[in-house]
Amino acid sequence: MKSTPLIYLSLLTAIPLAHGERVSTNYTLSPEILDAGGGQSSSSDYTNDLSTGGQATGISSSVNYTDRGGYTGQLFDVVSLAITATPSSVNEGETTQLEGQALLDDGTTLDANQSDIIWSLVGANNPLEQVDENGLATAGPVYESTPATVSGSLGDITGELMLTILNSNTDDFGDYAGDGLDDFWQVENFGPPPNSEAAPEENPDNDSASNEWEYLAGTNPLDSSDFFALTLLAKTGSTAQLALSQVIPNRTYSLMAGTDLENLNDEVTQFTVASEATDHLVEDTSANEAAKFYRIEISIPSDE
Ligand SMILES: [Ca+2]
Ligand SMILES: [Ca+2]
Ligand SMILES: [Ca+2]
Ligand SMILES: [Ca+2]
Repeated sequence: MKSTPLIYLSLLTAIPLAHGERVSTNYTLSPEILDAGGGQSSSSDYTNDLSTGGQATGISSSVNYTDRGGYTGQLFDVVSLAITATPSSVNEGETTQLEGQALLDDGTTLDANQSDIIWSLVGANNPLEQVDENGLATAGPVYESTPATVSGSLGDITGELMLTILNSNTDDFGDYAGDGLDDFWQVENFGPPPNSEAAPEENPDNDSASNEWEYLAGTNPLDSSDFFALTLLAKTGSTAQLALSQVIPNRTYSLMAGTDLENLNDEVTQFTVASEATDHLVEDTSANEAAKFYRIEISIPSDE
């Protein structure tokens, strides 16, 4: 212990000689101060604060790293918790893995002990069903692609993440599931389930069309003046001209005909349309019979 003051005094006497600039092709160190108060050296990428008075107590840093001298270990505080999900978008009914990473006050990150994170769902009607203690989140059914927010807490620090639940099944939402009607169409017209008036066979607007038929035809199930109609406009020679009151994309229209009202199974024409239209015209060029009946079939292509 007695040798320490002697070394200290020796350094003080060397101060005038220690000032100056060191230069190489790639590095400049200027000024170099070796007094007890410390000094700073730097290059374009690096800064070093130091002292010769015992332990180094300055802060050294580069773009990606900070080192605090003067401590037997690196000390830090957690300032935020960054949450990630893999995958970040998840199909309804499937799972995604959540993880938390602590951001420290010196700008570095630290992989948190995942078992220390407390997970919870944010907001009412969250489309996520649950997050288990291992951060595995399970998506519930949705009627359209829907954002969901989760939070993770590590001590007093909480982080949040918004992810997307993808609507991969159009007929799986609550009491509207499995009835053949698109759940989005049912929610749009009848609100969230349950609502008995949204059932396919119901006709709440008391027009001539059930909900199922209004869905297929693209008409309003809550407006009695809006329903699908097939009208014979004219017959000239053997050509009959008919009008469909409304046509929409993503439907297949089949015009069927026959002379027996109970047996209208001769296909006159089949078509699809690229955009919605009213009063869409079709022709039957084989209308030779004295009397002929028509009906229209509307179906959804199997890949819809
Ligand atoms: Ca769905
Ligand atoms: Ca449905
Ligand atoms: Ca109706
Ligand atoms: Ca209607």
